[in-house]
Amino acid sequence: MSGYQLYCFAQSGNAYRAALMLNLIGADWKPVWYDFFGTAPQRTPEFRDSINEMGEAPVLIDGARKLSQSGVILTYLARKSGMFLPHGEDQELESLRWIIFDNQKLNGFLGPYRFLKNFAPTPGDPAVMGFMKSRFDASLAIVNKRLEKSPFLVGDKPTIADISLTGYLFYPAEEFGFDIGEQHPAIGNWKTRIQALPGWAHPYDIMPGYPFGTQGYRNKPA
Ligand SMILES: N[C@@H](CCC(=O)N[C@@H](CS)C(=O)NCC(=O)O)C(=O)O
Repeated sequence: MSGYQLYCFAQSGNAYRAALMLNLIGADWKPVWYDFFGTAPQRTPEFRDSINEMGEAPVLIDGARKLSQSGVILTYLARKSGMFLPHGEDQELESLRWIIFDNQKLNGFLGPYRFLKNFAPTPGDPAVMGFMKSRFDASLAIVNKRLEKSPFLVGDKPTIADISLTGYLFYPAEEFGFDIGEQHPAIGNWKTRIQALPGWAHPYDIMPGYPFGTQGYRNKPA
């Protein structure tokens, strides 16, 4: 049996953070796919009682321990592996500051925007889409400015703040209608640095669910 199990699906940038971290630390892990867009088990009382009361992906299973919230999962895996840890109180607080900002203001808007544009049964209302785009455009500019000053969010080395930021940033440009790295060059350069880390993989290659509606992988047999 594999060491870790991760409840995830290919379209989830929130789950990608955890899947990528598992790959980057060289962990022994297996995805547990669930039909988020179809039968939606996350809405059932059974899922909420036994897997995650918040009804969300990702969920990391490590023996008897079940963890949700990607920021918590990243913290746990960093402490266990000793990798991507921020060092000292200042870095820890700084890392947490960017993780919360990203969860709320950047990937927190990119995810629902992409969902409404690509996967929702009814396309998003243009006013809602416009509002969300204005919010994440402003946040992308803030992160871009930060990354003009340092190679990673918290200094010279990648930390869990960077892994958290990956969320939706590696999904295809067509799914957003614009190229994040082209519009924000410091983010584009940061993406190149992240892609160079040993163990980096694209979300559609490490989480099942590609193409949409299947349990496959993009470049790997299911
Ligand atoms: N802040 C959470 C967000 C998790 C999240 O919203 N996951 C989505 C899938 S991408 C979900 O499960 N949504 C179900 C729902 O909101 O009902 C994290 O980083 O783990």
